[in-house]
Amino acid sequence: FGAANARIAGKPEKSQEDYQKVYNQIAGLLQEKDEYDDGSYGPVLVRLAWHASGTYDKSDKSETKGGSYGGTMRFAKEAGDEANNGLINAREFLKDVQAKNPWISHGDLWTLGGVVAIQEMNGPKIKWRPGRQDLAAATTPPAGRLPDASRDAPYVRGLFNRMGFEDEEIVALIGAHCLGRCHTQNSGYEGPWTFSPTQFTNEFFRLLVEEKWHIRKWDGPTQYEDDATNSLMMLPADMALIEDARFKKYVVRFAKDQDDFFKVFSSTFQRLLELGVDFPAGSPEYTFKTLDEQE
Ligand code: ZEM
Repeated sequence: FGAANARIAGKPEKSQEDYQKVYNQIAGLLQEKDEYDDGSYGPVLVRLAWHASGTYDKSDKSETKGGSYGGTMRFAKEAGDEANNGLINAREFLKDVQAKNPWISHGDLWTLGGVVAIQEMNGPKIKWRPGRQDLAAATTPPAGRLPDASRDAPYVRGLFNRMGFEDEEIVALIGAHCLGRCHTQNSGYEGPWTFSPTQFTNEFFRLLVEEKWHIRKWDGPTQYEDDATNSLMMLPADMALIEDARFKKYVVRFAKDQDDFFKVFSSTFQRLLELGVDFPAGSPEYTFKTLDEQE
């Protein structure tokens, strides 16, 4: 494989300050557009950043290897993958930001959107690097690389191993299910994982170990419901994290210690957003201030 498949991040012509301005625009819109879902576009922005990145296959040396670099979800083949149902809302949300900053690539915008959303929902700081460049439709990765929620632990492990992640990192990443909800019109599943779906916390892990879960009786796909309130949900792939002893060890650890979870999540989420992107030596890495910190 040669230079044709290299995805070398461009040398940024913009400064950290320029990106902080984009951060602030996204964060401002998150506050303004508070009528969506549970009152925030934050969760769906996080999901967009993850799905734009999670197509990466480390063993694929061709131009369709996936990852966030090329912004290929703007093409029908990837946008139309049923795993991406509903992400049009996140892409549309970010269009205003792109109109104001036409120099930013889709890969940079979508990954930055995830970073903004997590930080503004009181999550950990996530270091972020610019330089992704839009690629042509021919580089779109095949559909079907994103996880199937109905599956078990060996499947989940294998799918994330394909991206280069190990057990501790896999568990930490899925902890993002502290955010948002399932929508029947998108995935067939329904409901939120936690009582605070617009706050980034370790509540997903606490609920997994502390609550009792039963299979919900309904016409939809198999999902779990908490005995205590029948108002929260877990996917079969979430339950896999406590059914598998090697995964469960990390669930218990993160349930006990939110700082520990935040630390592992932060570095792993950064790596997720950078899968398949080659950053030149010395390329700058930015940590952004939240809106609160700038007051
Ligand atoms: Zn999710 N996820 N995810 N996820 N996800 C959904 C929603 C959200 C899986 C999955 O099937 C689903 C990761 C891993 C995995 C988020 C972040 C991250 C939904 C509901 C499903 C079905 C979609 C809908 O109906 O709108 C599976 C099987 C996963 C791994 C095994 C990782 C990793 C994530 C980020 C780091 C987020 C934030 C949401 C909520 C979206 C929203 O619109 O509220």
